[in-house]
Amino acid sequence: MYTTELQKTASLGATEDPERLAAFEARVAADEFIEPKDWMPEAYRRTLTRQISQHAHSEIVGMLPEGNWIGRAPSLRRKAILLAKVQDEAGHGLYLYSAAETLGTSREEMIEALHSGKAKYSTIFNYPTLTWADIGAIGWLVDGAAIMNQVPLQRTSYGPYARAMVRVCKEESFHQRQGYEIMMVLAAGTPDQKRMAQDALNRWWWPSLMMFGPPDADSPNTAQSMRWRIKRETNDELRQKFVDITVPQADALGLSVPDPALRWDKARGHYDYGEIDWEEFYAVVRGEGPVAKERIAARRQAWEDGAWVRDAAAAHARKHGRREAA
Ligand code: BYC
Repeated sequence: MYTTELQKTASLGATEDPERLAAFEARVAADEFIEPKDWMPEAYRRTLTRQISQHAHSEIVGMLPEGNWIGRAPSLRRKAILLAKVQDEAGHGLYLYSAAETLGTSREEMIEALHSGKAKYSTIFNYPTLTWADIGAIGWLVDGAAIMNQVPLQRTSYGPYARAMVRVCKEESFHQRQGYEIMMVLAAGTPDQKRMAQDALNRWWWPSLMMFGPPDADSPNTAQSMRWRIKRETNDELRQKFVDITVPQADALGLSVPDPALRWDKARGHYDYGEIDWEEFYAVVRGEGPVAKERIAARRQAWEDGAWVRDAAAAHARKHGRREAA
């Protein structure tokens, strides 16, 4: 279905020096961090650049659906919390772009790939935020799924990515709690508020499960990324963990998960859940999500609007450099 970075570089694998490759793989197997100046196979560099830059893009595009509600937050307290959260996401994007840059791709190249549609970002941010309850659902479910995926990435084999994840995870757990607290208030509120909370859960549940990526059997990158310890758990393992943790949270809210096939499987010790609509997932990945065009247009506009800031920073750096030289 995809020509992955890995497939593109498969031929390069054959040309890597076998001794260096063996030494690299031994270091990974011993759980040593690989650092920017260390030798690494080209396919490792490319798959990491792909994953980290896509992760960075997700953080930055992820500011848009929530940013949409800053001006309409229902109280000053909610507005202050949401502002802080959206700013945190910008910070996550910056740590991640910096981590990706250590692999040799410039930030301009990465941003250009986002704007041209060449680079992906998480499917989840191609859905609209229609009501205030969506802000609760995003914090609870989207940040909840993000934490599930990112906690193991604190032990990813590439040092700069692992270190960025430590701070990101601390902030994400605050984000998840603020979302859950919004849902608690709405679910215990008026009948209309509870309906709004249920409607948000109905719309965000399945897209949240899609965040973990295709099933392992259809995931072209998982096997190699697990071997190189870029990924520490597979897409399906993480998705299952997320379902197992989140369903009791929905029960505690008095809300129902929109999946008639959902049931506790005593023998497995896990929830069974219904079939995910993978056609919808692949359509959104292809850029056909409900608000995909608006998202990229907003990012392009922000990039253009910020040109003067980049020019001013570059002019300041030149002036500073001249002074130092003098
Ligand atoms: N959306 O072989 P697979 C956040 C692509 S943001 C779009 O399994 P991999 C937050 C995948 O890229 C959270 N594309 O790939 C921010 C691949 O295509 P390419 C973002 C997806 O990389 C603001 C193809 O499908 N988190 O926290 O082994 C507010 C085949 O997939 C998606 C991260 O980015 C998707 N959902 O595994 C609130 C975490 N899924 O590139 C919250 C870091 C798959 O080969 N990333 N694709 O052409 C990862 O852990 C992994 O990259 C994934 C996919 C698990 C997402």
